[in-house]
Amino acid sequence: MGRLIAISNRTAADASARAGGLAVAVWESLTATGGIWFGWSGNIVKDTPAAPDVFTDEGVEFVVTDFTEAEHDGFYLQFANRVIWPIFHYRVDLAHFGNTDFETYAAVNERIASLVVPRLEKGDSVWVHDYHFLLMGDYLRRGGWTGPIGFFLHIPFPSPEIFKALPEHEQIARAMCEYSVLGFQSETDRSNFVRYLTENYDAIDDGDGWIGVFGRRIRVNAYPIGIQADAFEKAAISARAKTASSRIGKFLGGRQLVLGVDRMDYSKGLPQRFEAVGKLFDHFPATRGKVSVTQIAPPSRSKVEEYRDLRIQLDELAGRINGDYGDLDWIPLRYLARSYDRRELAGLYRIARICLVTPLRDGMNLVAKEFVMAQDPEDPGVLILSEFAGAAEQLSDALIVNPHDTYHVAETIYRGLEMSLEERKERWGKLRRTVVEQDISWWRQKFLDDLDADLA
Ligand code: GDG
Repeated sequence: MGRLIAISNRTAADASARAGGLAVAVWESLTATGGIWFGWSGNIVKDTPAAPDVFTDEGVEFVVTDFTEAEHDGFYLQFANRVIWPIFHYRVDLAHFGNTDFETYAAVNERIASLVVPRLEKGDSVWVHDYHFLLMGDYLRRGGWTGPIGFFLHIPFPSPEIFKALPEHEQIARAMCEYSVLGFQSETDRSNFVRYLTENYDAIDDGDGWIGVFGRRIRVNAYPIGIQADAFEKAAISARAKTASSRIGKFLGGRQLVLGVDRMDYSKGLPQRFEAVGKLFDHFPATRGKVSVTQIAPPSRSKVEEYRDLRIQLDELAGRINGDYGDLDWIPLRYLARSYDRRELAGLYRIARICLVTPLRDGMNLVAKEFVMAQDPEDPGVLILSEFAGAAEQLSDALIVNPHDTYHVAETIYRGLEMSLEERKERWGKLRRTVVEQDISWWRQKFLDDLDADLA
């Protein structure tokens, strides 16, 4: 394979950003094959951005550009995060349709494409990431690039009925069909996209991953993203992890830990999760005083208003539950609106009896996979997983729940608390096998193999 050219809103130009899923996968690919990573510098300037910042780190070239205030607002805060994000997570009610935001979104896609095209060489493969750059393929083609372009969507793709709420749905779908390979997290997302194309544009699904539409043939597949399984397993027994386990151990005082870890976002189903915890204490009195629920919820920077509303809801729910059930020496439910080092998180996962991963919609959900890798093989915890997370397609040995059915979630928490060591080990063993086999390198290779096939 020739050089890889990656495009994503955030890059891993800052080495500390190379710890998470996407950044690791892209970074590993770029260091292996050589290549360039295009994206946003993270800086905002008043008007016209200067020429992009170009530098090389460990053989990887970075080309990053500042955004103007208008671009940051219209492209990033508005269209990407207040139109596409809610709609793709099935929350049409939360979408804010501005008059000019789509134009700004398109203009930023076009501007970044114009930085990419002159730097492309024959034999390169381009890999575009996520919902910020749905139109990128189209602009690269208009700029004259005829080589392979892959696109991977990290968030869900909604059912056609929901997607059509987006006024620009046709323009976006046509642009997406300019990619050579279109990757989704799950079969559900893939089939939503294909159904949209067949119902509206007479697309032909060849059934082998190829779609014929708009006079072109494109490869459309599910490529469920994985984690760096071995590294996470090690992180869970690091000194930093052990310190975190023992710190929370003091707080628990022998009680069982039920843990949640999510960016504070409405897609993660936190109010419903808190309601389920309330029902646990309401209906399963044996758990009172015996279980502590801790939710780690670092704030999202991109959705300020929604975040404020969510906080109010969570404060109210936690206040009621703790008021009703708390005691001098017991806080039933607490949430910590801050972030922790990933080794500390690994330590928390390891001592949790239950991890609650109950998003209302999620492309994949990496927390579920990290929890699995962090477990003690001799005493593994139980994963409770939403059927609406992409991860549920792979992790069917978790306890699968509908996050809206809060009584059932409460019952399932109780079931997890009561589960025999034998059943916990059996379920965990199967989950672990999947997470190890379908890790981040497997995902990258599966995608890049398909992209390479387009070169042949
Ligand atoms: C998008 C899609 C898809 C969380 N709190 C802390 C922290 N985290 C880390 C977790 C995990 C990551 O953030 C969250 O990943 P998720 O997959 O759960 O969710 P999104 O951020 O919404 O990611 C999602 C993903 O892209 C990849 O394609 O799975 O569906 O929405 O790794 O551990 N990390 C640290 N401190 C925290 O407090 N260090």
